[in-house]
Amino acid sequence: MLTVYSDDHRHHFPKYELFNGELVTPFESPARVESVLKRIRGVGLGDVVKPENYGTEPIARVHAPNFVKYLQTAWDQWSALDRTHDILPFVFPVHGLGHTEPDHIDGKVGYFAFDTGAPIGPHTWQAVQSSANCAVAAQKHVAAGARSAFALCRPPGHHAGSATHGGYCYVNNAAVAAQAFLDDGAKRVTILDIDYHHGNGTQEIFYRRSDVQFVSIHADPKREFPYFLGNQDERGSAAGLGYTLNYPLADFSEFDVWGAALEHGLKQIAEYSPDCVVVSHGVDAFEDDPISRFRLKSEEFLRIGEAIARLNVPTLFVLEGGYDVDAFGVNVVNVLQGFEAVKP
Ligand code: Q9C
Ligand code: ZN
Repeated sequence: MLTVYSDDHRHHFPKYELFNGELVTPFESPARVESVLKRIRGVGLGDVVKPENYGTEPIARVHAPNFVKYLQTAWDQWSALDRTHDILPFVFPVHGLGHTEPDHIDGKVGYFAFDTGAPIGPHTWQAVQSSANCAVAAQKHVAAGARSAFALCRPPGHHAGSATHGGYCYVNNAAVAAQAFLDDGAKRVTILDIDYHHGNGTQEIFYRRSDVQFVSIHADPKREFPYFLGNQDERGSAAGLGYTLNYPLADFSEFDVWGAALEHGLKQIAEYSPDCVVVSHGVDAFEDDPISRFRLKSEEFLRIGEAIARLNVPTLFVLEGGYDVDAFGVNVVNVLQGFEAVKP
């Protein structure tokens, strides 16, 4: 399987995140990617290539123009005020307390961020653009006829909505790729989100549409980040009614329960009959993940890849979360190897 990867992520390394009321080094770190590259090389998964730069055009297909502009220019506005720390919001327009974009950078920061978990540094935009480039380049490879490809994206994307960033995410790489498939001629695309957290951004982007089916298995948002979306009764609206499918699971769920949700979801996907599948590929459901409460074992990620392969649909894997750096590479690549072990 081909991997698309850019070194540019290395320049994005925020200093702090809020964790249990404390400022700590973010769990989402450059070292995660090194763990995956090492495993890809170790098992000989396939070539690792650099993406070309597709610019903002494919990004602007799923994100609002003012949001894209904000991500591109926020650091310039911030640093023009002689500030050197990462950009973090201190006020949010929640519960109807406003809905217009302010002029001052301090207002814009909270207007576009839904949490404090996605700070912006001097090179964050470069990393974000390159991460999206990886998704698009891998998408082009599948659109051109490959059975699968892996976009080794960092930062991740599935929490980013049409005009919001948060949860380590800035641009929704999986959504960009799904839209690119449609723009290249696909009629129906499924996004299967296996990350431990609900893909609230992806759900928001496609909620009213029937050309992208969104299927997500995740920790119950009543008890886990991102808290406000991902319940079972959210099924889409307008033309999109029935095309969002959420499987919120209880704390400490193991593979018996998780795998049953996957089997159910895969049946719904087969019924939808997509032209291609984009997997929001996070492995934070792993038993030793430091910020998660599911109990999947490393070898069970092989089973996940096998089950996805049995759909027999061209598949693009887009990297999302997973924070046990030591096991991360093995878990991520296990899904890919499981997929490749099932012959069409
Ligand atoms: N106790 C992804 O997996 N963590 N994002 C808050 C506070 C936010 C995860 C932790 C987790 C975001 C892509
Ligand atoms: Zn996650």
